[in-house]
Amino acid sequence: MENNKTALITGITGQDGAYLAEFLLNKGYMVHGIKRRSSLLNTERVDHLYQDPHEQNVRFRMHYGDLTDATNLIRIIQETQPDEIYNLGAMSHVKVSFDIPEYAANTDGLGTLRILEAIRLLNLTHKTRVYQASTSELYGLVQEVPQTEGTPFYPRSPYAVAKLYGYWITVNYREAYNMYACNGILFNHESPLRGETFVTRKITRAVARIALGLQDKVYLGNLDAKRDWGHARDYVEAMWLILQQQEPDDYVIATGVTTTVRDFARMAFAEAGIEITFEGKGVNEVARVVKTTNIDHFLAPGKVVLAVDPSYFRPTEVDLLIGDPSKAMTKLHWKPKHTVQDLVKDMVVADLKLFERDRILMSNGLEVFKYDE
Ligand code: NDP
Ligand code: GDR
Repeated sequence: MENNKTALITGITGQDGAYLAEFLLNKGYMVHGIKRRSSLLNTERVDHLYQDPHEQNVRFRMHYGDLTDATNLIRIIQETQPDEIYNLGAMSHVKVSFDIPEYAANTDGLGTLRILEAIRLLNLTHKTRVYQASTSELYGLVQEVPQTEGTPFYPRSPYAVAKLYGYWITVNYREAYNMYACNGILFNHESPLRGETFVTRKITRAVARIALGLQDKVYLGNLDAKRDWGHARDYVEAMWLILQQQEPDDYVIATGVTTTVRDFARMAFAEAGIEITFEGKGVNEVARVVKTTNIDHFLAPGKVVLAVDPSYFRPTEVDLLIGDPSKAMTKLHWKPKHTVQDLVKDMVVADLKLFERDRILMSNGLEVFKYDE
């Protein structure tokens, strides 16, 4: 299928960028992506989409760029003349944003402005539609549940404060310049491509490695935090739908179901055949093995496989997120196809497959990198 639309994706090398690029290519788009220069290759998530630029009719191209570099963004937008821009690029780790707050503000806040302003300077306000990757972190300190498009914001991290600027500057450009610019207020969404230091992937990787005998236990922070976890594959479809409407608008994208970090871990261990039980409180809480089924590696009942490390606690935490996606369901006819249980299964199965490779290497006397997060 081919159509004559061109999309530009910032953050194409990230989790959502990879799924969105694949989704748009399947719809026949010409897809351009912005990647950062790095001393190591950073395109692993999109390598399967690569097309040799020497061939005819190439539908996928990457450009070096950075959201902190306005002139570069202007040039790329001028060259590509996109019908749709998906601004997914961001310093997206909430805990890390406490360590690099100025960088987070520059990339996540001002980066959004740079995209919008480039469109205005290039006289593309009537052509180019913009999707801004806004976030449930805007809600922060709980004001009401479930959270809707009308729930007041109370950001609780430098990341969320930067994203608050991104949210409002998008609304402002829509109102001031009549642009088709929209916010998707997406709740947490995960997948086998999720970054390794977000809690779900950290858990599923550790579970796979523990089940395969490659790791003893995993250390986590706040086990009581509750998140509305969906599947990234479902959420990139919502991004696209948001840009296909008659009128620009902002939408909550969520499942409406919330789960604690503790329960996510319990489900992930169970998926790998390890039943666990939690005991103790606060920083002394641990999870022990009750029994195992269908795993080759011996794990003694009572063995501690999960413990709390307070260094993962955040200076200010977001305790409870649960989204109400009614507006998206009614207006976009969008609904999530995966439950949290489906998500856990998809992630654990993928990580078991990934680390089986390490196990084979080790059993043949080859060394593998020892992960320690
Ligand atoms: P990832 O962290 O997986 O990807 C972030 C992307 O942004 C990467 O491609 C990264 O490049 C790129 N990036 C980082 N800094 C810059 C910069 N200065 N200039 C240009 N690009 C940069 O995030 P996700 O895919 O999970 O999320 C996509 C977007 O959606 C982000 O904006 C995130 O804040 C937001 N969001 C995510 C949610 C989620 O649950 N996943 C929920 C709500 C919002 P590199 O690969 O080189 O690091
Ligand atoms: P979040 O995702 O902050 O919601 O931001 P993350 O997976 O990092 O944390 C979720 C919750 O788990 C708790 N937690 C831990 N988190 C991490 N990373 N590591 C741990 O060891 C750990 N232990 C407990 C956290 O305290 C938190 O409560 C994600 C990002 O994708 C943002 O970019 C996006 O905007 C939001 O989701 C919606």
